[in-house]
Amino acid sequence: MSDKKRILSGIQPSGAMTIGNYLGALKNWVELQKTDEYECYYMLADLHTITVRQEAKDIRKNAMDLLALFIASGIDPEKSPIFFQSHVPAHVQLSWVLNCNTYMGELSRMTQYKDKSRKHADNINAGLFTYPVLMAADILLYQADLVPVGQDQKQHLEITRDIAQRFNNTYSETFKVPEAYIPKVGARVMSLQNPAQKMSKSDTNENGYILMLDSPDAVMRKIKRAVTDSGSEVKRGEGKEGIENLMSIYGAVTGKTMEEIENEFDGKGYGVFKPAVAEAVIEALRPIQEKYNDLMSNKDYLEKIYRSGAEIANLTARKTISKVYRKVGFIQP
Ligand code: AQP
Repeated sequence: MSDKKRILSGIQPSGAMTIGNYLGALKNWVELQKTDEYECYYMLADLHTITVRQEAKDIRKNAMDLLALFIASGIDPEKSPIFFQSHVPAHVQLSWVLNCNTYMGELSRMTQYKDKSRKHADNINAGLFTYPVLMAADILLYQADLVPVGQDQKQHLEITRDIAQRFNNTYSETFKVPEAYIPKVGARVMSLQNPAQKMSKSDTNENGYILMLDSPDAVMRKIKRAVTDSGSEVKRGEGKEGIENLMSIYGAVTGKTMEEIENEFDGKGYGVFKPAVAEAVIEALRPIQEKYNDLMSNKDYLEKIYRSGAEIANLTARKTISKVYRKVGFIQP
């Protein structure tokens, strides 16, 4: 076994991937993998997507796209397994055991549950409620030391730690208690239509997000339409959240700091700034989209990647689930 710290990262194929997922998560994971300091597992979290009603064909398409986008964005499948969560049955097996060690009270305090049940009032299903337990299973199954999480997922990591500690206290040391990994640089990308909300792939307004596979025209159009303020200065400040969001997107794709961006566009106005942001995003997406197109024309290769990823993931996951089953008292098959 490697003595490197282990990291589990994942994205749900709950919609087409946005530049929010890329700039806030995937881009950092690529850098993390390059350092060779960690043993990384990359999970395509398909089981999580069905807490919200989805068309089966959309899940299939989004899942394959996501796999190809992981590789096209720079994740090296030769170095780390990339796998579909549903190909590793231990996620569901562990999730049941953990459900029996999690309290209704703790789950009802989760803000994402409250938010999502408000958004999907016609489908407040039990899976939506126990989603954090499946997420705890995802992490604990791999005995992950670190989990890269954004602000929005911190509460779920906290409950994962609580569940792990409770299980360890009840049944003896079984799980590693994971820590949050906060990347040194990580953009939080906001909706182009409402800078108070994060950019989300499930947003019903398609002008709010930029997809990784959006055409150059679509990127230009969406950025030109982005909500800003009635001023004209490319600067940060009170009431300028829309411009600040575009500045941070521009900074994330060009590597420029906020100060450098303010200087670059000093006295130039939004009519110059917005197309420049769009051009920079288009250029950043171009090589990824080209690689994606190549990969999608080679389905055999993609299949090989997710199969061998699942093989490695299953090996690790099976070890944990058999330990857990033994500890709770199930007779070994
Ligand atoms: N707008 C964002 N800015 C920065 N990071 C973001 N992430 C998501 N949106 C932004 C990060 O992407 C990773 C994977 O997210 P996920 O697919 O597991 O779920 P999510 O955070 O709920 O992403 P979405 O796009 O908002 O999906 P839906 O609309 O289905 O809920 C995480 O690391 C997240 O922080």
